[in-house]
Amino acid sequence: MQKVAVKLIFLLVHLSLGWTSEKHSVVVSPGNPLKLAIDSTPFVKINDGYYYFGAERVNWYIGYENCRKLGAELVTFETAEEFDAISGYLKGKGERTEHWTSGNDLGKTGKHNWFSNAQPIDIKKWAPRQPDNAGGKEHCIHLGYIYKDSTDIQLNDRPCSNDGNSLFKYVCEAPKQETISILVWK
Ligand SMILES: [Ca+2]
Ligand SMILES: [Ca+2]
Repeated sequence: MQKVAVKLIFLLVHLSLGWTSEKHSVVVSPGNPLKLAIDSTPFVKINDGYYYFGAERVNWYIGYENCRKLGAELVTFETAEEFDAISGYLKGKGERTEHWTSGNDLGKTGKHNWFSNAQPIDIKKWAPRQPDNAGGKEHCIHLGYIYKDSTDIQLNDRPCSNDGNSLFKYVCEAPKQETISILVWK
């Protein structure tokens, strides 16, 4: 009987500790649903993303490094909607110059991926006849009005570096936000 009582107390202590450790709950939510005030400088909020538009004309690698210095990466367009939002923003500013994205086929020629997430570039935003790897030297993807008669912003491949005609501005994309809420019983 005594043994049973000791066991019971042991069990109660365990249960009690277990209950204690569950006195808080953690919830992770995408984005900023609580509308917490944040200073996103120097990033611009466009739809659900935060972007920085680098104004210096640089090669693809320097563009990537400049984004990394901000804790960001060259932009990756997971959806056509995101591409339209960024090109719409540039059009709104009257911006007609080229900008680097994270896209390239440096890993395997002809296999164009977004460098920030290794996913294939499957948005249908290529300029006509692109990517063409002209001269066998074009492995990095930028956006812009690709031809003189282009009426829309589209994608094209250009040399990543060592090409004076491929020094472009760039678009950085900040990491996705998550809000962590902790509910505590007090
Ligand atoms: Ca993106
Ligand atoms: Ca090209």
